Amino acid sequence: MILTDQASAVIAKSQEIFASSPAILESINLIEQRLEGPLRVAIAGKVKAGKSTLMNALVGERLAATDVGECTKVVTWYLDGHTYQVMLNPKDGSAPVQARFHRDEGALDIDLGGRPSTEIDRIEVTWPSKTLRQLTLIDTPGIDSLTESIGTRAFEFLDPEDRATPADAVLYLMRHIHGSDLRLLEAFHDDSMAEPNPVNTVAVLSRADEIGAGRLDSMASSRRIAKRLGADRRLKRLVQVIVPVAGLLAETAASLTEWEYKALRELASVPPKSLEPHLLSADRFISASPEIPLTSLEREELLGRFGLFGIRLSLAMLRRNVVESSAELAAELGVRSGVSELLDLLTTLFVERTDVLKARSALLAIETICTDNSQIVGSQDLLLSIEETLAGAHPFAELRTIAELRSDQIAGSDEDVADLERTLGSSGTMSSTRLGIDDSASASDIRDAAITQLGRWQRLIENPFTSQDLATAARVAVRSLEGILAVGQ
Ligand SMILES: Nc1nc2c(ncn2[C@@H]2O[C@H](COP(=O)(O)OP(=O)(O)OP(=O)(O)O)[C@@H](O)[C@H]2O)c(=O)[nH]1
Ligand SMILES: [Mg+2]
Repeated sequence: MILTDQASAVIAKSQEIFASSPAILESINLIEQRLEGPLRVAIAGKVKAGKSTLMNALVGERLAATDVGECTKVVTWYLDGHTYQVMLNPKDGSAPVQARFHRDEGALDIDLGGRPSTEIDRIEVTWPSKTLRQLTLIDTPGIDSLTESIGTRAFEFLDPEDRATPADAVLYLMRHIHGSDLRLLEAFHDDSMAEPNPVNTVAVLSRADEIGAGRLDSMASSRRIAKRLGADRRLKRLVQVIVPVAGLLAETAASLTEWEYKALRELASVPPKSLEPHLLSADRFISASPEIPLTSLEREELLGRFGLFGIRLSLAMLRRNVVESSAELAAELGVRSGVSELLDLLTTLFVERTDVLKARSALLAIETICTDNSQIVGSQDLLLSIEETLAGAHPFAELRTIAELRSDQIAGSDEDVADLERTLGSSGTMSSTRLGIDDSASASDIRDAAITQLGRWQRLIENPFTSQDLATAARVAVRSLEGILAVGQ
């Protein structure tokens, strides 16, 4: 039986068991609906890490308010839908109310109707969007410290004490590696499968353009830093991968205006030598300088939209005629922001695994309900069968084994560990990706590679010097390879 069917069967059974408790049934129905909908990805990180900007970049529209405003303090869900709508879900459990909104330079200005943000559990924005069709994005308030109240709200959302987390996967933004980031990430984990494990957590080295002080090689430097961070043992146990992204560039690229393009062209017409001193810092760029085009205010506006790096990069491309229209400039900035790579990664790691991640969340949510209501007849039996499914289903075994391999719990050569992780689907679940061969490989190439690799792991399992743990991990990989061969038949 495939995993989603198993999860549906568990849900159906729980509906029977809790038939006489309307409140519990309501929670179960929500879990059931969730199994149908897109994967839910929470965007988390410390205050001003660039979460809302990246959310906008992913959606391709400037929706979330950045910087200021009451709304940045509330968990906000962005869902696909036919109409544009904003709903407020009050904390006291009363019915959601529709909110009025208007767009201020694109960003949604939501009228909370005089309600303090502390009384709102979450805002739900429905917006027709291609990205949102595949992923529901959840923008969370910045986490400043574990005790700070707004941060605590984000934290409660990701690590609620009384229920399974509403997110299936987490995108964690960090500007530098920080002890407090590691503590926060660790707090999302515990020994159960309930918390994000490396497989459903991707880290983003955010505001990557600022890393090299806005120099033209900033993105290259941040790529090197991300690579180094990715090898950090502490981080490796917590996240799948870390990628650098300049969310601001991507957000601007998605909403570039003709005025912005013209303004940059004007600046590009100034000889580089005269302009260079003004590009050394934000202050210098916006200070009154009659010798360069545009007013201070206009330059300030450009700076807020592009950042120093974005301005330097755009000017360099305009001067060399790499781009000759606003559309071309937007496309180049989008590519260089790293956001398209992030989207690809989200597809490989999350979207391709949607069913497994959603089934996992659903089973864990029902598990919580059964544990909390263990006095109800039948709940204990259901708990057992959930445990069996979590322990027995192969996709879950893959997730667990990847997590163990990444947390160095399994002793093995670097090569064996890396190849096992890949075979288990850590870089994507396509057969060619698992086998580490070209995407265009033919069915018979795939078959040959699978047979060869199957032999390699079987020999490893049979070798008396192989540790128990490594042999167990290799057995899971053997099953994954057998799965590839079975599909190919
Ligand atoms: N240079 C640069 N600035 C960025 C980037 N992303 C965000 N910013 C700026 O950083 C500030 C904070 O960005 P937000 O997207 O509001 O950050 P946030 O994490 O949502 O902030 P809170 O919700 O308040 O915690 C804004 O001024 C953004 O313009 C980026 O990639 N590069
Ligand atoms: Mg925000």
